Amino acid sequence: MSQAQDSALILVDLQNDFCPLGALPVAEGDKVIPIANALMPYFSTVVATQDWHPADHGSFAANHPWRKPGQVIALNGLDQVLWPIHCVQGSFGAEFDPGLDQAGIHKVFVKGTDPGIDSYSGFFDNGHRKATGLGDWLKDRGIKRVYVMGLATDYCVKFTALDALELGFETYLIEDASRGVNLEEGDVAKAVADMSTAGVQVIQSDAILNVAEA
Ligand code: VGL
Ligand code: ZN
Repeated sequence: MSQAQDSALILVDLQNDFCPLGALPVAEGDKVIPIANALMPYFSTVVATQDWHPADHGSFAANHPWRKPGQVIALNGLDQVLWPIHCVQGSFGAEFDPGLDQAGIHKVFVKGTDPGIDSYSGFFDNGHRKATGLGDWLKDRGIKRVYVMGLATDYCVKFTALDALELGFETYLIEDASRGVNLEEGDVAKAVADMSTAGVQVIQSDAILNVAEA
């Protein structure tokens, strides 16, 4: 299998709460798990992000009296979509899907740990105030190219890919290995278009899985 030493696979939020029985279910979220497992052996560097919120997180509608999931509020100066309680630190929902081959993951980066700010991207919080360490870690390993996949296309996958680009990585979205929330119909298509316009290269998993073995 080809393992370019300067490429990394970034698995975004492959957690129970984003799968169909979870608290913030993404339609067909579980369908990407076998694709992640199949892709991992093709990469010498595999990282995963994990949404990892304290129970008092400001993105949870339940922490704002009278608010409902889907509404938007201002949270410390940033627009914040409110979500159901999800990915609470140490909960079952925050664990990776049990079907995910976790032995193939070299390092996990948690995000969303500060109750006052959300973090869709695996690199920075939504205000770009603090880094998770993922960018430096990848650069220290000589990574030049990242392949991003996971949940959800229109939130954490999108912002992870856009930040990767901004940090100077050649960035690919593995579209069929990602699924989105689609709060509004068309959000996923729009997210893919936004990524593409920014310079993210949109590919399908078979471009990696079906390369002729040298
Ligand atoms: C996500 C909403 C809230 C995601 C995380 O993983 O895309 N979306 N927290
Ligand atoms: Zn979250």
